[in-house]
Amino acid sequence: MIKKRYTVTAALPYANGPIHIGHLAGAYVPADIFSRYLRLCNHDVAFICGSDEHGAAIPIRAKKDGISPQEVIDKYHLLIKKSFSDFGISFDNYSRTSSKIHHETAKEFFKDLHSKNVFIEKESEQLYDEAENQFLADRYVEGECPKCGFKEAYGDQCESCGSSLNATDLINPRSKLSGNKPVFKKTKHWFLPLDNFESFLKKWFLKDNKDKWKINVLGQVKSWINEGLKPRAITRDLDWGVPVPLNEAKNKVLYVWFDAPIGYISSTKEWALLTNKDWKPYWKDPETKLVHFIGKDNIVFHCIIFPSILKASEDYILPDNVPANEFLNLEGRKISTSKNWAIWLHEYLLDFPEMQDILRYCLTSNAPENKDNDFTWKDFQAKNNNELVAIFGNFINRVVVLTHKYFEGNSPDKIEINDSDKEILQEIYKYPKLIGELIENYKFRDAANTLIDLARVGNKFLADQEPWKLFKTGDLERVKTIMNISLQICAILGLVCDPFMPSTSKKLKSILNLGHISWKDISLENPINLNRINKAELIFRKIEDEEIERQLQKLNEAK
Ligand code: B3M
Ligand code: ZN
Repeated sequence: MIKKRYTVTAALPYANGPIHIGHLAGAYVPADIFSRYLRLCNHDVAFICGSDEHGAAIPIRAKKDGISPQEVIDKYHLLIKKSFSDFGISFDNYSRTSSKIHHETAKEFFKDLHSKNVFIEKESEQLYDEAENQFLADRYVEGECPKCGFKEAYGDQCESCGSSLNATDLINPRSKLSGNKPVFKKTKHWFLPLDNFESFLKKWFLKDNKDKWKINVLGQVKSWINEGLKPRAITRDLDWGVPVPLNEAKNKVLYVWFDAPIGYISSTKEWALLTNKDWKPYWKDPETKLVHFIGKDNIVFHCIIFPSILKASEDYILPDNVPANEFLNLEGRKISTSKNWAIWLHEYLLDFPEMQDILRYCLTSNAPENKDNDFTWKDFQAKNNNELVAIFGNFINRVVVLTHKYFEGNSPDKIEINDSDKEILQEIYKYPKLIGELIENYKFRDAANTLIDLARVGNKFLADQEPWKLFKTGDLERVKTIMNISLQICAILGLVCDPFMPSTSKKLKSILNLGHISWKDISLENPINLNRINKAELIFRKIEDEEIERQLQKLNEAK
């Protein structure tokens, strides 16, 4: 197998609030499945993330909570980092954009592009809040979307139709700070002339790689490009952010969407420093595959703006893929932080301790991969009880208990293989490849469902073979073969569930006494070596109706 290098990024969450299930389903769980899988195939992976600590989101939150922006980011950076680690998101580095290394990297990018005359400087009329003495852009201003009429569009984007906006495009704008109607005031800014990148984007995105992208991603980018790309301001009149590294730009900072994606690079640099590696091949070697995991509202930034910045910086690679997900709704309604309609990760773990894998599984097998999807507590319960407990857990438990009962925990050898055994062995050893290919093609939903299919195959095999009857009639040789095959199915399950449910895989491997298995190395010709197994342990538990009722009640009380 050829070892490849991958740089995998997941969107940098704003450090202005905790993480909810929508974030997890949109970017972090798929990115983690992908990264864990690649590592199990022995590839070289840098899985990179960090907190996005700039942009209007932070000072607005600070104002609301009556604390300083610094206090906001310190609080949420830690909370978010902990949630990720509690849920087994295996970042190689989790940084933050307030770090020195990030400020320096972002400034270098700006200076480099400025010296290459990539930007244009322009004076223009921008929205200004006279009561607060502040220019308004992005999330500092809200108004009606000129494209779809949505009443609460932000100054940079409409979350309803996904259009990217300039604050001055909004109809009836109002300041998020004072609520006042803004006035126009002249100010100078630096713009990235996206129109100059049109032919590059058309060739790279719409022509050379057009078959690679997910349909939802391609669709958005196409309509953006077809609408005509316009220069986009990459500086702001604010005091929170990375200062623009030019003498003539006092009191100006970089636009958050200019510096945030560069955060992937600075986080990689930080990781390289910590682990004594060279960061450059992860961003500059054309053999490296760069993959950005994001939600659909971030598509334009990762498929148009950041690639244009990378292209203009010359020696950087461009993303190999951007497998953006659509949105996850909750009980039929859009997840909303401000309306408190969400399931927060840290709260979930209080009610379902050590059940992080269950949520990972449910969010994956119901992932909003191609369209918006709905999370319901009932469905969560059904997936847990009917799939994880009744199919997966039940199979493992039966095999482990029977192996102890018949052979005191010793894994029996295969004695004589008949034709139907051959068929089943052929079938089960196809699963790692099957699931691997689905993961490589970003079909995590199908991959998770295929995993359960393998457990189904196991259950059916046991039910058809009925080793308990043969044990009674004294056909011990046949029982050995059946249990050997069943244990091999358990072992394959232990391997292939690892990216989806890492803690479960760990437990299962420890019950089966298995060491490290490399995904690509096992096959019918090179089967898993079975060892003496340990005692059965509960790997999944049933979720009762009352637990679900309580969650529904909690959700309805919070709103
Ligand atoms: N901070 C997250 C969001 O839009 C935004 C992503 C940055 S990725 C470079 O929710
Ligand atoms: Zn809109």
